[in-house]
Amino acid sequence: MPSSPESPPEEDQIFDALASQAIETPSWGYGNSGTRFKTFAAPGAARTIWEKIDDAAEVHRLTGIAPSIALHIPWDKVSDYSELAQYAQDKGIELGAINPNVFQKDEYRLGSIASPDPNVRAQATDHLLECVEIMKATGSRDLSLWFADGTNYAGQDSFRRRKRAVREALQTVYNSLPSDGRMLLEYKFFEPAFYYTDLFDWGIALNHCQALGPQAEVLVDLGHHAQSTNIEAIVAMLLDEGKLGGFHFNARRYADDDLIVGSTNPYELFCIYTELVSAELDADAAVAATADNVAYMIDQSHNIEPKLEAMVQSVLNCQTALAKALLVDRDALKSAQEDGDVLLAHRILNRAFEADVEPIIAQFRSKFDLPSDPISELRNGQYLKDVIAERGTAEAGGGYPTD
Ligand code: PSV
Ligand code: MN
Repeated sequence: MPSSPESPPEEDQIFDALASQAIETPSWGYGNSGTRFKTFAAPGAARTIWEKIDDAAEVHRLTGIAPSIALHIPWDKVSDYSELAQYAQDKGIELGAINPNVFQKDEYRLGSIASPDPNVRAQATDHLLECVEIMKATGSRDLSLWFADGTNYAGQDSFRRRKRAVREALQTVYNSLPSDGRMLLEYKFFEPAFYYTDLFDWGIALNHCQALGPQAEVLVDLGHHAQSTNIEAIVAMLLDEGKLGGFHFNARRYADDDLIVGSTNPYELFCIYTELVSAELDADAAVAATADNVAYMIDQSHNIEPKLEAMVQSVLNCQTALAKALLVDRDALKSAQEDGDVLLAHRILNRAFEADVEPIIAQFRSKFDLPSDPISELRNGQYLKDVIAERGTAEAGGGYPTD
């Protein structure tokens, strides 16, 4: 990202910023997936974590900016994680965030780390600790936590007891993190619980992270907000508090729809990137460092669209949003803001959003020997033909995979 606060940035700064962008893709976006109504089998969809790594490597080959894959445990469980890490490395990518799963066992009916049953809480905590060990074996920096914990009815359980139970489990896991590891804490305002979720918004996530210590940071999943929530403002606040750890990118129409990031809401994505670029240029070194260390991850499972195309398109949409955010004339914007010139400030921002960044991105692709049109390269290339022939069409059941 740009290194000096001059604005607008020079072309080579834009190149550097585009080149240093890294978007992590999720293993669960490559296998068959669906809604609770139906999973449609996709020809060539990956069946194993090894095949998911192959697909993620192909997304990286096509875009140049997707160098890692997030794992979900136990969906991606293997007997030897060093071997898996080596396999990924041989394919040109790395293993990224480790995502534990404490939401698919019968025991978790009333919650995992917030369950009223101490044995269930211990079982969930043990799984999180197992995931810390996996992190160490894969060399992953981030343990990315999401909990389905919550309640469905008023009176069902005590909010404060559950909060304390969550804190206790998180503290145990935090204490076992490697010194350079991070805990990313994701919030979601509903689902699968509907009355209350234990980590319902960025406030409670921030509260836990501040209490835990510097290695705990908040993860913002774009789909986990109510209609019209100003997500870019949340991003700005978390950056300013030194507590924005990462993103799960996707787009929502109603709730956690997992649509292609930037498809329904390109302006929102641009505004989010604008906050990130602005924080990277902040004179306060702590804010700039926080922005520099943000993990950009996609959390999408594509149900009706071709999986690899959807993933490539998602990565490209992030690149477009960043390129536009880099074009904001920050000096002019600051003056307009200081002058209280409401519309001029808004127009300066929109000028960048409306700019045609395709020429800069085309130059970037040519400089780094990337395909000029990654989607048509994917459609017309050999990779898809080979995987469809090799993998066939795997049986698809319903909803998420289980272990
Ligand atoms: C939950 O909705 C979530 O956003 C969490 O990040 C999970 O790990 C992911 O989706 C996949 O279920
Ligand atoms: Mn998520």
